[in-house]
Parts: sequence; structure tokens; C-alpha cells
Amino acid sequence: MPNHFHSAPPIVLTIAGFDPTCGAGAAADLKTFAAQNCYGVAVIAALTVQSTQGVKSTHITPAATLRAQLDAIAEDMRLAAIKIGMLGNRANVMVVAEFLDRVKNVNVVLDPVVKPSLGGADLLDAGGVRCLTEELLRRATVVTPNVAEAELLSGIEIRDVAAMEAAARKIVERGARAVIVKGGHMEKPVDVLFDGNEVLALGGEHIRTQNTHGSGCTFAAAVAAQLACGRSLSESATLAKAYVTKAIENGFAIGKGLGSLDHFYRARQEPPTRGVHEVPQHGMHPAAEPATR
Ligand code: PXL
Repeated sequence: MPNHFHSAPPIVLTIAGFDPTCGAGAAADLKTFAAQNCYGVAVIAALTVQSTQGVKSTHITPAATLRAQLDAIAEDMRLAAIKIGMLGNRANVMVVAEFLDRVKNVNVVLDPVVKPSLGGADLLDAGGVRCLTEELLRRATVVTPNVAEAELLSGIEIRDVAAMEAAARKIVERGARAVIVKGGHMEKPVDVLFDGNEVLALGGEHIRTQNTHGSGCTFAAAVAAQLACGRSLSESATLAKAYVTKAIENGFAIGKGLGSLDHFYRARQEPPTRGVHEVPQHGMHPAAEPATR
């Protein structure tokens, strides 16, 4: 079949670490992109050794290999959005900053991943955190820290929604164009969006579950996919919050520790009638024709 038969959906690139449980990192991003009708591609900045019980070690991609992966993809296709997650170290942060200068007019969602919520090995070294603040913040369309990351980027201690807003303003002062502070770890899980002009609080309720591994990655990836589809930042954030909330509500245990979100809850809520969608119908495909006797 010719490869111009169908036009491609928006292509979204994740630059992130690989989590073998596929709850977080690049695999979670790819599932999220697919669930939002985008085509996901992935450049791996680090390999992690982990289970649902924590990150045991990290093995960071050499900077030259990261650069080569990025260039191969960028030379080949037009990207509608880029989502950045775990980068590992300062050298990889620099490679990504230089890459963002080479690709123009692309939505960039920066999830400033520093530590796993589960505990375990750091996902970005101290030099990387400094470099991310100085070089990546200003190159991103939006930055999506959780409360701990927002404290690190702003230097402001966060105990309530007012402090989340103060931290978001500080991060914009430090160069970011827009910030969403994710309140998932707060008593009231409100997300605070500040775009340099307006503050928008996105409300939410706590879901009593342990199946939350990768919620932060999933939210940021959903924002990237919605921006890739042409939606505004506030609309993208609202839709991403609704998606991640539903994915958490439908999550399940997969091992002994924190479980996974269900990135494809929509498909499970409305399963296609068997035979109607995927199986070739009689008369449509030679393989579906009745055998001639
Ligand atoms: O949730 C943050 C995160 C991001 N990326 C990778 C991870 C984790 C958390 O464990 O493993 C690869």
C-alpha cells in the first residue's frame, strides 16, 4: 500500500527516560500520545532499572548519542510538539537546549523531572538542575513542575495554593513563558497555571488509590498532545487534567508497589464491536471472502 494513503496525525516527540514498568517515562508518554490521537516518537535520554517499588539505578545516554537520536528524528519529520522528561545530567540538558534552538515553531512542554516520587536514584544531577533553570526554562512553551520541583525551581516553600501561585510567578520571572504547578501531592489537588498574565486554578478531588505511578509524566504528555492538536494552553491543561484524573481512577496494580494508570480507559469503556473495526468484512478483503468450493 502506498505510504501516502492516510495523512499522519500530529507527531509528538518525547525526550525522556525509559521505565521498564512502563508506568512512567517515555512509555507512559507514548501511550498518552496515542490515547490523544497523536503519533508518538521517543528519544531515550536514560535507561532506568526499576520496579513498581522504586528506581534502583539509572544509566544515562551519552550526550553524543542523545544528540544523534534527536537529529535523526528532526531531519526526518515535522514535529507538532516536544515533551521533555528525565534527562539525567547536565550534558544532556545542554544537548536538548541546543536542539530546541534548531527546531523552530514547536510546542515544548518541559516536565522538570528531578526525583522519582517512589524514591530511589535521582533522575537529574545537581548541575543538570542548574542548567535546566538557566537554559531550558526559557526555551519551553510551558513548564510542569510538581510541588517539590516548583520549590526547587523557585526557592519558595509551598504549603498552600497561594504559595503554588507565588512559585509559578517566580518561575516565570526566572525565564519560563508559562508554568503549571501540579498539586497532586497537596491535600487539595489543585493545579495552578500561570501564563505570565493570568492565573488559572484547575480544581480536582483526591482519588484514593496507590495506582498513581507516572501521573506527572502522563499529565505533561497529555498537555503536549493537546497543544500538538492546536488547542490553547488553558484548554490543553484542562483536558490533560481531566484525562489524567480518569486514567488514575481506572488504574490497576501491576506489581508489588505503586500501580499503573489506565492510559486507554476510553477504549475499554467503549470496546469496539468485535468484527466491525479490525476484522476485514465480507466483500472488503480477499481474506474475508468465503472459500470457493
Ligand atoms: O515520574 C517521574 C519519572 C520520569 N521518568 C522516568 C521515571 C520516573 C519515575 O520513576 O522512572 C524514566
